[in-house]
Amino acid sequence: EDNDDGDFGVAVETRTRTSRPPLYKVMLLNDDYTPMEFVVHVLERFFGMTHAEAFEIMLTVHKKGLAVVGVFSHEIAETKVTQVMDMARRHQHPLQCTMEKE
Ligand code: TYC
Repeated sequence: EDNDDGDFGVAVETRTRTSRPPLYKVMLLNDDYTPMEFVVHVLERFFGMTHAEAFEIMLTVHKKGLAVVGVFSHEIAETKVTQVMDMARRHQHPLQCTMEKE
């Protein structure tokens, strides 16, 4: 048959660069009323810190006004903020936790 179209069939794949999803810093803010031990407990419970790590970060927040307590995907960061804020509200402490794009 005379139906050869001359196509060698070489596959050409283009590689499109994909960007990594943005990361979010979760921050704890200082206040004058939330007990130090409560903050330490929150850091142990929701951020997987040891007691010593949690105590150190709590003191940093207490002295400097705020500290980054972790860096996460948007969804995980939102969950952490909600968990901390719910826990603080349940105990009637004014503790504030926020997130910010890195
Ligand atoms: N400043 C508080 C106190 O003296 C302790 C504290 C630490 C509060 C960290 C909030 O994110 C915080 N009891």
